[in-house]
Amino acid sequence: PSFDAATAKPFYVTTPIFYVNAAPHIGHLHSLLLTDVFARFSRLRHPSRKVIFATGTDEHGMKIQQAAKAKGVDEKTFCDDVSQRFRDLAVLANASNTDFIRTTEPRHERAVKRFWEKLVASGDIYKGTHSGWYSISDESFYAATQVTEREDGKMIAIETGNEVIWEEEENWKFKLSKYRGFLAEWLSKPESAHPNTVRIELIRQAQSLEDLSVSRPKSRVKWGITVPGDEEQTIYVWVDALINYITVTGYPESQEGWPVDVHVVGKDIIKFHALHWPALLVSAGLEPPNRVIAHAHWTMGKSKMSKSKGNVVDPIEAMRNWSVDGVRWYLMRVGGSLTDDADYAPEQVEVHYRLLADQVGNLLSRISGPKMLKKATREFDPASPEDRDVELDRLLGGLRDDFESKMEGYMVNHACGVVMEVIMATNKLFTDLAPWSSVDGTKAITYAYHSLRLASILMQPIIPSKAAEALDRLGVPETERSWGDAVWSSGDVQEGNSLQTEEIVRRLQGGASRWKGKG
Ligand code: ME8
Repeated sequence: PSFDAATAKPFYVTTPIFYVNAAPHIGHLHSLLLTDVFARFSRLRHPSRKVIFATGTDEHGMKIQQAAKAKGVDEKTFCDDVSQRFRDLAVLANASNTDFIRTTEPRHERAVKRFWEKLVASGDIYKGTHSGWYSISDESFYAATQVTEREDGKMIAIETGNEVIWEEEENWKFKLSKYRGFLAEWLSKPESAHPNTVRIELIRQAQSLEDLSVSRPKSRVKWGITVPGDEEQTIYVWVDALINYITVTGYPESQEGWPVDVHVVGKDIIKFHALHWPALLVSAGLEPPNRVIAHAHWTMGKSKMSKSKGNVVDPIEAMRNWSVDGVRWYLMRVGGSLTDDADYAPEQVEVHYRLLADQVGNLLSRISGPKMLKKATREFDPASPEDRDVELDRLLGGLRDDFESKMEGYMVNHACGVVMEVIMATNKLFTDLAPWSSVDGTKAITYAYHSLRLASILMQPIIPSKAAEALDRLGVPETERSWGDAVWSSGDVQEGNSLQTEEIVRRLQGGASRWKGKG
């Protein structure tokens, strides 16, 4: 279908908002970066389309209340401190978020209260008694069939292994069961939830959804937003948290960007986003999300990295050790899959980044040396590719489309892979052509130049600083780093699609000297 960026609504993407009960770890950075890649890709793909990219912190509820108490500080002070660390992380990691939302902000409390009133007006809120199992760590209720007894006699949630406690209380309930049919229909659209296996499982779960407790007695949870018209009850933290995505749009005065294009979440919290949230939205008279994407987890020694297990990696330290783009590359290249968990191994960060740096750096320095540049003596003749060039020709010709289709399928790891493949093939062709031992290096230089140029343009969403550095060294003007520029075909020498050899040499010389000046 034709898409008109000029008239399209803003592209709206979100990360989950992170609990402030503990410091950020690599898993949080992963969600943030995956979302950043989608935001940056949209800007590359459709520069005239506005992007709204929201992230932030989830600060209410029992879990935070307890964490603050354990530290001996009041909740607000505790939240201010940890929230700031997530905000700093986004800046350090070069995330391009356009908003950072905290659920303790007045704009959010207003939005939540208005949203709640809409649920009430729909007739979907009623007073009920809840008795069942609750996990503070998951901030989630579980049915009797979802819990089991551990060896030590404690009850745990089967899904997460976290401890649950029996709770019996009066609270407000939401008629989630009323939305079973709606959810089945919404989930029947392949684009609603990714990956597909997760979507199929959600369709199954939708059939047996029970009503949801959406408030807690103040006596139990006081750190939260009060239910409008009921001073005795606090709004359930997950309802409060999900509404952040609407607060960001300027609700209730405006709903800029809604419906959201992509909610990026970890697979651990998919049910809240793809079952509870669409139902709440429809009840409040709003459209459901366009898409919810669940990514897999980072493990440490095959066990999920999580603050409750204490097996976490500090993302700031990782970036200090391996550079920002080093960590960005590793997380996206190795862990950018939606379906498979990846095991985090610090030494592998270096291995993967080295591989990229060697392949790109090698090719760059191979073509920018003054001696080599003197070998670019004639115009490149596209009409006579030899067998060994044909494969690279094909790869280069299809690179942008390949990259796009991986990105559109949310397979960022594979998008990284297709770019790497071209760079490696180019290095190999360069070696085969051995221009250092011949008088004419035109062909080798031309292929290498365009291969690096295309790869760097496409890598901008993934490793923005390194990609910019490579484009600088290639002497590619700022105005020629767009999607439209990421093409080259040896058989097609139209303007903009091909450069004279002289121009390539001039650019490489300029890039090299500017680079020396900087370094
Ligand atoms: O769940 N690997 O917040 P949270 C990959 N506040 N990603 C991971 C991960 C891992 N090992 N561990 C965590 C919450 N994540 C709620 C969300 S949204 C309205 C409210 C990522 O601090 C993953 O995206 O526990 C997961 O969903 C998110 O961090 C949970 O962060």
